[in-house]
Amino acid sequence: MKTAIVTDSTAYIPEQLREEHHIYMLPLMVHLGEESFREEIDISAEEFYEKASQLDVFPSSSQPSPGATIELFKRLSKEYDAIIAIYLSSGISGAYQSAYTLKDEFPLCPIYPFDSEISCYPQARLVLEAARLAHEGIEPERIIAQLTELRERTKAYFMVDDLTNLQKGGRLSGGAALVGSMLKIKPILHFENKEIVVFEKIRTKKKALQRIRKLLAIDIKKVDYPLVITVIHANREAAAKEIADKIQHDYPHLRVEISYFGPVIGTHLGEGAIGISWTEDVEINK
Ligand code: MYR
Repeated sequence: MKTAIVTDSTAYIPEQLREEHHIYMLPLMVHLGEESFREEIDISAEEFYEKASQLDVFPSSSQPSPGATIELFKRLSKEYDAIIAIYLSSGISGAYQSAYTLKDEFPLCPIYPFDSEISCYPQARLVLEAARLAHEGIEPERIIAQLTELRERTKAYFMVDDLTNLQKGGRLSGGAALVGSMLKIKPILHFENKEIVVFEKIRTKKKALQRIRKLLAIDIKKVDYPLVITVIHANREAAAKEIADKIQHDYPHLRVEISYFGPVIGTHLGEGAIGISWTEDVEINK
């Protein structure tokens, strides 16, 4: 059984890793004024934050072009028996829904769209696990079942410098009601039922970070499997490294990684956002 693994660009899986694991990527678009770019292809995260800081209009984003999706699925349907396509949460983007409408278009190669219910590196962890299982020749239904379990074990908390981008982009559940000074608070955000909601209202970034590390500590004690932890940043590599080093120091037996919020996610979170995610480290004993 040959199953192709597809994901969208917001998993921010580095190209080399994608190539190594035969992962196909569909880019979302970022729009800066008059210019549009396929993220991870036409524009890097660094270039995006640089350009965005010089513009006085808010950037915006859009899901992968339907043409590119159909073209990729068509090509893969000739080489593979099935396609698993893992997308960012359907509560924040129409990408999953668009793929869903194509799922029966290729009768000889069924498409299994999978809603990660998250985005960024926690999504990448699901994708990498799917690629590992596909490489072992596991049936797509079993891969989907494993991903569903891993998704349950995935947590992510994040915070932004200010909530304006999230509110303007309409990606914060209940965000329309926020006004003025409220937008400057530093709440901890997370996903609930596929949407972004405020987890706790905290006034400073330092305190929010402490609280997220406390939540991590609680989970490390609670679960009976090893975790892999990722610190994710929007153009704040040094800060992310400092946080990752502290976590690694506290938990030398766990894997701690660093990833980034690329152009599309940066459009909605704004520069300076920081997140910490954790999930079962399924690779540790493989
Ligand atoms: C689109 O235009 O279809 C993409 C919309 C993306 C919205 C992104 C909202 C922020 C997501 C934060 C993810 C944090 C994961 C740790």
